[in-house]
Amino acid sequence: MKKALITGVTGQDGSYLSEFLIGRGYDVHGVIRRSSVDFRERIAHLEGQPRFHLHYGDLSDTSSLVKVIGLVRPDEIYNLAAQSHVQVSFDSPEYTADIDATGVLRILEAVRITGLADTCRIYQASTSELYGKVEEVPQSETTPFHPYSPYAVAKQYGFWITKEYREAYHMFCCSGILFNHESERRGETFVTRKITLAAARIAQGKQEKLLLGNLSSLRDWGYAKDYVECMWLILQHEVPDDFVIATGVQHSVREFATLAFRHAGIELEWTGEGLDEKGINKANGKVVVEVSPDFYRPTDVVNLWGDPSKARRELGWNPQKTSFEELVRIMVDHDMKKVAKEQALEHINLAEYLEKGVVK
Ligand code: NAP
Ligand code: G4F
Repeated sequence: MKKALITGVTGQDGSYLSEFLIGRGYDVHGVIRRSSVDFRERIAHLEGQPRFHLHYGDLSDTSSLVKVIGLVRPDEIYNLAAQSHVQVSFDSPEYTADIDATGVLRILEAVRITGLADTCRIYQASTSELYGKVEEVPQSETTPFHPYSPYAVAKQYGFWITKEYREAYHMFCCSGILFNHESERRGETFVTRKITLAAARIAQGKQEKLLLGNLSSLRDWGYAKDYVECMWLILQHEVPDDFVIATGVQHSVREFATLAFRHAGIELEWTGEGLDEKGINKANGKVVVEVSPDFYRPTDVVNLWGDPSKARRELGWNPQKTSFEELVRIMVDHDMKKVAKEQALEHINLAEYLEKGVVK
């Protein structure tokens, strides 16, 4: 039985990858950090399964990484842990560098220190943010990098140190240069999930308005469940290499919002420009989307569009398994149910409250 170690196991990708690898017969070990509140919602359904194990560790703490890697002795490591929010990286640039840059080096060194350099394959979660202020459209493995945020600069180090260890020590370490991938498990402050949750809440009368930043920003959005398969395929390739993982289709934030609100039953009409742009509910004339400067970044990446030809050709991966329309539908359906459930629970609590005679 193969053993995999996943850092960032509590995240969106970590949870899907765990399910995928358990399904492939792996013994899966995840690294978690201590928190005063429970952040294990995405992996709660896996806890207690015989082939799923959790270990405490942190990417800022070399000794914990050496300990976990030495104990598990994995065949494959998937380094998904990161401070993954681009806007937050402007507020916490040093922390972002420590985890997203030096953290990668700590993993690579821990593999060498524990004597696993010849046997352990390593996947590094690299990103389309490396292309940043893009120098070519669409972007492929040969497009020059131009990182455009503290997050992207840190991830640039992670990419190059991974390549360096491959060349210097002949280690099987690879980067997946993944374009944005979303799902019903996406963190609630990334733009897609922020939109689908707000559309569901506005449609069910639980929220008045959604505030967004740059509506014209373009992304190549895929489904996270499809992308974790590619992480695994990269480590099964005969030779270690780096791959762009994307759908090859591009949409704007505005288009995502239009489709999400439509699926929630609200047809939007856009008026105005820049900070004055508004999304109006055609049915009743109410403004439901507004632009706020709070969500603009000091430097923003606005034209990401991936060319997944190499992954299709060499890994046999299908970049269009889940279409953009399907992705939006999956996320909105999930959030419509989530909001309805929350509302039902509120009513149950109120009913209980009334029954106990606390409110007359
Ligand atoms: P995510 O949902 O934000 O998950 C990040 C994970 O990293 C969480 O499990 C988090 O743990 C963990 N983590 C953060 N700091 C850590 C630390 N100091 N030590 C140990 N663990 C730490 O991110 P994701 O969307 O799944 O993305 C996975 C990886 O792919 C990240 O490296 C991200 O930068 C990269 N990536 C993502 C995309 C995308 O579109 N999703 C695209 C390209 C690359 P807690 O739960 O404790 O916070
Ligand atoms: O959803 P986002 O925050 O994702 P971003 O910045 O592209 O980063 C994500 O994808 C990267 C891959 O390219 C990953 F490496 C990274 O870890 C993360 O998963 O923002 C997408 C776009 C940006 O241009 C942003 O300016 O949407 C724009 N946007 C407009 N309004 C907004 C908002 N972004 C957020 N988060 N919130 C808004 O209200």
